[in-house]
Amino acid sequence: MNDTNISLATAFAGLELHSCLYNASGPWCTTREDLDSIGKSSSGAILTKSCTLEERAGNPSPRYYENQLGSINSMGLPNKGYKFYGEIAADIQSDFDKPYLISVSGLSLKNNLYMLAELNGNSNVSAIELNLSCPNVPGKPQTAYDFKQVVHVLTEVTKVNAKPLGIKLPPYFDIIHFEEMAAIINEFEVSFVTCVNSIGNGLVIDVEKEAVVIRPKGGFGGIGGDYIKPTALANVRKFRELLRKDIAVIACGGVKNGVDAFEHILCGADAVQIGTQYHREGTSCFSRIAAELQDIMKNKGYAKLSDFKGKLIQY
Ligand code: RRO
Repeated sequence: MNDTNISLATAFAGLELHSCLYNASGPWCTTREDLDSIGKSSSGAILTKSCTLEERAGNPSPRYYENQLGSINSMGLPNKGYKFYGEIAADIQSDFDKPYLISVSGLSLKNNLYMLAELNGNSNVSAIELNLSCPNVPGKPQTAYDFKQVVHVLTEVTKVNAKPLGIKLPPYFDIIHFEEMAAIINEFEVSFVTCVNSIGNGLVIDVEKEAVVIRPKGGFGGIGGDYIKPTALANVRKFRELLRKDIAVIACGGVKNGVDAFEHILCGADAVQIGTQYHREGTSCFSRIAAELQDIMKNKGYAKLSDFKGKLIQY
């Protein structure tokens, strides 16, 4: 049960969340019904599926698969188009007392600039999470692995954007890459980063069938769930260490219970998104994981996130 003496409240990018747990952009956040369900749940915020200029059907199915260890997806950005997510913002804000964030993932910089300019005129959009790390659109590289391009994108984006802006990053695997990326982000008006998107272009195999498990790209897709937790923790930890203190770090990757959320916060996360487990379990995951996290905090004598946030001990 929720323990009201133990607060999971957090604030970042000028937004106040009653709970630090909310949905990752991806599973069940595409339609109005999906977003309403998140609104009615214990989720601390409502984040949309990454959107493009025009509505997209995405890649051919099967395009999502999961086993006990995690998920592989090659959805290919199915979404209802940025206009839809802007148009429902006023209703979402009046129906639910929590921030409404739109994830934007244009197929070109020009498209991103256009969508950002439009969404900036909408006072009911609380913040924007700019996705620079989609691994699944055939022929389109993950922008955030091209540092020169990131500088160009952030230079142009921050000219048109005045809203709280976050960037969804892919996982990095080399210390020099953490350092280079953090140094770039530190030069711009960025309010938060979300670490991490799925590990791009993994491969899961069905041994019985001797076949891949998803259709697009020869079976290659983004990996989520337990498989990626250590990588996600490392990215949260390293970016927290390297980024300006006013830039929040939002964790995403391998969170299916209270222990996982606790670990991310210990690494310095200001909030924690839930992707694969939300896909499995639906919106009940937000209250279940909140209760588990509060239990852990209670046993350790913590009353609020700042009692342990970023306080990971190293030897
Ligand atoms: O839609 C997708 O295929 C997708 C996206 Br936009 C993303 O950012 N990450 C992911 O794993 N899948």
